[in-house]
Amino acid sequence: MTEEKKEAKKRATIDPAVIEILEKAEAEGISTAFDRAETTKPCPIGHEGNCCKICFMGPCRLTGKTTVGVCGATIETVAARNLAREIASGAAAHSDHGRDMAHTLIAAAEGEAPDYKIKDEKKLKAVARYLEVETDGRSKEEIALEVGRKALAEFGRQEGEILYVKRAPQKRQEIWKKLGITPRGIDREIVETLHRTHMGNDQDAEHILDHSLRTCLGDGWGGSMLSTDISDILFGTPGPVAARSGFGILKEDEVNVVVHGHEPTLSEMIVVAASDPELIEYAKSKGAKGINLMGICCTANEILMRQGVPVVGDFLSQELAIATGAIDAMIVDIQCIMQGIQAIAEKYHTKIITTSPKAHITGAMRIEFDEHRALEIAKQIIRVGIDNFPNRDKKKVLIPDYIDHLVAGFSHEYIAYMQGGIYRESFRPLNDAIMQGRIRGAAGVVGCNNPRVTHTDPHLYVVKELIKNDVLVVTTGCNAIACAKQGLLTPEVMDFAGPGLREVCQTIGVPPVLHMGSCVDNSRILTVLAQCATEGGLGEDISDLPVAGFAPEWMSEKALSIGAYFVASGVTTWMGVGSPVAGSTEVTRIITEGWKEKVGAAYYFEPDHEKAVQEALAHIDAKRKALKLEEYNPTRYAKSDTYFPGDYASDEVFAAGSYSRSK
Ligand code: MSK
Repeated sequence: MTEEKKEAKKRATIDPAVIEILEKAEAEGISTAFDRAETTKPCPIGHEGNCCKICFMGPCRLTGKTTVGVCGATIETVAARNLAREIASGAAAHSDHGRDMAHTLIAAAEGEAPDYKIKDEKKLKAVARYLEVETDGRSKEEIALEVGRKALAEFGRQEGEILYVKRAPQKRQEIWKKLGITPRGIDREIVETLHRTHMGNDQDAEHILDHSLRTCLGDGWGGSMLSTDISDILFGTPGPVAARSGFGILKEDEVNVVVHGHEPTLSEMIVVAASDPELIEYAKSKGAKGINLMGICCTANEILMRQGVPVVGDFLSQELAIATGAIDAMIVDIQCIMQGIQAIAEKYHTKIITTSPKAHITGAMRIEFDEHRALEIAKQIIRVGIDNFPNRDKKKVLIPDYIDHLVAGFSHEYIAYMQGGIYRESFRPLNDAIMQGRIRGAAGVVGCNNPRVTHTDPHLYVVKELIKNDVLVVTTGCNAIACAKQGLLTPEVMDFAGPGLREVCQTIGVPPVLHMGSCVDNSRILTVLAQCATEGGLGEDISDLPVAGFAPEWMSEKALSIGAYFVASGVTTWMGVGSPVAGSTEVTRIITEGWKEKVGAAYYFEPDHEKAVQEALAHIDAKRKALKLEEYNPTRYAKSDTYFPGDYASDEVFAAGSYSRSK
């Protein structure tokens, strides 16, 4: 590889393991998303939201002298419709995931899915209360059955309000009611977005986007929240687990099986199957020393949070994992699965196995998942991986030797528990620390990777800057994986947090970056925010809190829905990469100033992540001021030379991101 190409690879990512695989892929003539992002430039018109293709008089590209489409639609209408549809698609994806969880709960309660049990009865009863299900004198199966049915009814509800909106602070509920954006039913709002944005319907940009607020709230406080809750009921509410991440967890002498996608139903069974003694013996009969299970994307986050299963990588690592030549089977379910994995798998021996009736990939093996025979199917899938192990070509294998350690598993239940124990759990200590200025504020940093920016760089920059400035970070999705792979989910990183944040985290015994789960688990962040707002001392509503949202490397429509429901819930949010509505100054105004007036928070798209952090810190300080809290003073709790017990790592090590790495 030429020096120029090597430099280009270095610009593509800051992850040294990813650079190694990109160089290997290049040498073997394999194209990845990183390469395709170079050769396939984004359409400049669609990129900014100015291309309308909702009818066949077009597509109308509103550029240059063309300012209206054939039907007369303006740039504002077109950009608003495009964004509304993207948000609705993201909301649909999360919510359909939630619907499937409800089906599994019902099947488990009826005894038709014998491999699933009600693992967390306490959570079941908590959810039952929200869904107005009677619990006294009933078996857990009876409660679960009604909870499952009530949850399903929330998707198809036509009138009134979804039941979970009452989990939001009273003031927030009133804002939604006044604006007429309280979701009536999860599916209903998504369908109405599609109807409103069909040719010839809603043509007022602001009115279209008002409905987007309603639609995304049905995701955050509906489909996603139900998904998280039901997963906890079936598989257990997470608590801290130690685990590992990075390509180095692949093993040369074991059957390497990767789960990828989003749903925990199958992957939880794969975890059981991978430790089945009979299958381990079978693997040995094929010359392997064992079965090595790991994950990618949010399926990884699901089984990491509950089982401590290691993570190979994030969204942009899916093709690269196959290019190591060491993956015997990659099992995929739904969402964020690149079609490109099949083409790369064909260059090696890897079997791609699709399992969802909703997501086929041409050329891939299909083993359809059926929750009624879950473990049997999981074992069948593991057997495919084992049978494929002898086909691995050792000459083609390269496993970058990077492993990072991490702690994950911070459900909102655990965060409340860690601040007071079983009898005194609350958010009081966190609120007090914010009020005193020990903690300046908090931020949710979430979302995907996008090869249009240097992989992992914006994620890490944002998280590191925030904790350095005494802002507590909660993370989910691929940001959490980026943090994991760079050691930001370890207690050691405390050495680099601002002094006030550091002291609070050291006293409680948690890292300053808390991994809260998968994409649907952003709903856990909403619950934390609601609890902080109702705890007292920080106003009465989420929009009063000194908090911010970030998705520094977003790419999916789901991320747009998440960002929008953060905003609709009162959290000003900065999305990185670029704006999908950059072509319309009016739509940009509506979602920033306009939404700030309506829901108390703005939706910013800011590709400059350094600027975004500065803006967010100023925003946090402004919120502190509005609450009449003491001005944040970075030296109040420690000077730069203050000795903290256990302080041993250097700033260079922090910058290199290598404090938890074994190589
Ligand atoms: S997996 S939606 S790339 S976070 Fe949830 Fe990662 Fe974004 Fe998919």
